[in-house]
Amino acid sequence: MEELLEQGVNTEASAAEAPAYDDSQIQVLEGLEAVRKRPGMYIGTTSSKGLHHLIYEIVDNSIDEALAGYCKQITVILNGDGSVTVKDDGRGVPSGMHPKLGKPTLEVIYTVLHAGGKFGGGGYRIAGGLHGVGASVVNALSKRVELVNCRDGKAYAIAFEQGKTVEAFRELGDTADHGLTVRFWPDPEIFETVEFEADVVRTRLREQAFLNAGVNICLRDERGEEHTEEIFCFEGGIRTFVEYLNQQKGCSVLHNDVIYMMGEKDGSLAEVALQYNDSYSNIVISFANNMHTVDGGTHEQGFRMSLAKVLNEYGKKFKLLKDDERLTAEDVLEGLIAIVSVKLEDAQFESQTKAKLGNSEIRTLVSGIVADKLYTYLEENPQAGKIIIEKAVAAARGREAAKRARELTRRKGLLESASLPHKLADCNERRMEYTELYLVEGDSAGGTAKDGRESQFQAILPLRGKILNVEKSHLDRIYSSDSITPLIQALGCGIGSEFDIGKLRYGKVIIMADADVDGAHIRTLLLTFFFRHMKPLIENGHIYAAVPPLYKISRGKAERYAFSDEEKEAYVLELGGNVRVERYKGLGEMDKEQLWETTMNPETRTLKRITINDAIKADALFSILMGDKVEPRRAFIEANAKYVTNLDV
Ligand code: 1YM
Repeated sequence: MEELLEQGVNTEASAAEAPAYDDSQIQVLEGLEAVRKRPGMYIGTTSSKGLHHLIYEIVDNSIDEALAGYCKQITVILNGDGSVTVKDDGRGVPSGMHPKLGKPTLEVIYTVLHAGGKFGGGGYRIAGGLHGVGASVVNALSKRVELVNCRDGKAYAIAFEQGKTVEAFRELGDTADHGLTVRFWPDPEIFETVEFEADVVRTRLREQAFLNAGVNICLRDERGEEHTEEIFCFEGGIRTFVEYLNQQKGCSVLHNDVIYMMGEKDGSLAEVALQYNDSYSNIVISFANNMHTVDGGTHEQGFRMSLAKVLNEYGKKFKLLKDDERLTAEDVLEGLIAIVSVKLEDAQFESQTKAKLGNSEIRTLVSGIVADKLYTYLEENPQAGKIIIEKAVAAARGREAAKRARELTRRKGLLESASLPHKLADCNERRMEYTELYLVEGDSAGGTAKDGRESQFQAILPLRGKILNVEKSHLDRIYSSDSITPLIQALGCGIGSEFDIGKLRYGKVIIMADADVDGAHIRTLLLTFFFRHMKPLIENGHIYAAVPPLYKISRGKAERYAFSDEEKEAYVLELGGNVRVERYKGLGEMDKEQLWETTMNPETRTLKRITINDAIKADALFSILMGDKVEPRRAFIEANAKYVTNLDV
């Protein structure tokens, strides 16, 4: 390793002097053994998430080649044998020898950590996924990697196993083709799972196609009986991304155009696309070098700051705002869908997750573009301007009303945790991590649950009928809702800007509703509330759904509970002869012993933890299911008829 470091010859200076690629511009930092020893350091995790990073890293290299202007087509194939092929039609990797290491450049790129020339002269070396360590990390974590490189009329091949060269670099012959093809088999010794999920890959490839307008990305799934092929190519880039998110959400847009802004300075590029819709929630997604910056950063700050400023100035100038009216950053977010994407040479990331952009010059760049281009757009499109300001003014009024309602409620003592709701049957245990709160549909099931529970650590809150649909309600109604305030009181952690997870009174919050359509509706209403107003409870794994049985199968003294039709059939066979099959219509039909045994006893019950796998999808689902547009909901229910009663976010 010391030796490699000494041999490492790439310096920023040499790259600057010779902008075209040259075989000596390779950084040599560390060996691949380190990657296999501590995979987490390089890909974050060896879970399914880390596994999928392997694909992204290879695809990122192709995207760099596309951004440099040499590649039009990227194909990703999920092969039947568990491997993945990524192929592009770029220039192919330089086919010469690395002058200092005396090895083929292609081999160096795949076997030496941190290898890689300064990418693409005028473009951006942006492979963000693994912070640029790229191809060699994929090689280190793969059981086998095969490369076919076509460049300057010739084809070459090489193969590796666990990062070591097993088939020497060789020329295959002449070809008219160009580009690199990589096939890799992830190493099951490294990963918890080596099964790729088409849905995860698809979402990522679609996103990359949105972020890199005009690049054609094809996904083929050749596993299983039926092979599928999808093509992602969006000439409109992030404009189309915003349209897509709006469609997913199923809301009405308030103005026809997606507003698009772009600007460049000192080699950095910033793009913003936005559109308002009639919902109360917002989606703002930011990217730096094609990497989703989950924690935002300077580009997002620049956008948010400037957005409120521009709308205030515009509103004042055109008398859409009264003199004393001022829109806050929060007001102008209501109903907004926006994508902020920046590409820069030397991205600096803050925060542990590396998902927060730190370059301060980008704040100025983005806020400048928004100040300039958005203002001009609104001046030229006064109809859109008027509608957007009116939406923000309505949000401001809603916020004021919510504040008044909150204060009123507080004065009545309803939000203080000292006063608990009358209907709550609390538990004795005070240590939050040992306690459970059951939210039970209906007073009668609530009564049974109270009798059947273990009162040391289980609390019961019966919910009468349907709770308020928060998707259709402003905060003021939520604060004054009879169906929601008991829930807020019982949980103790407040909502919205006052939310404090440290005050949560229960470790597990378990939604116990019937296994029918009504139950699914109540579950969805509750999840909508948690998702919109107490999201960290979901993110931190506090929210669960109880799974009540569908059938009781008995013969004489033998009894079985079945949670699905298949299970029922199996128990009928097991018990044989004249079995009795009872279908449970609701929780209320069970007596307290049955309820305890099937649904509440930690030893025997099944709980489904609610997770947010894909916040965008969950957001869309809630809007579709709970928003006021009928058509997208009908379409969704038709498409998912058998899943709707088993909603799992
Ligand atoms: C399926 C993965 O890696 N394609 C790819 C990689 C490179 C180039 C083209 C490339 C880059 C440059 C010059 C340059 C890489 N080159 C290097 C290195 N597809 C995939 N396509 N010529 C070709 O950046 O100047 C690393 S990756 F180091 F040789 F420049």
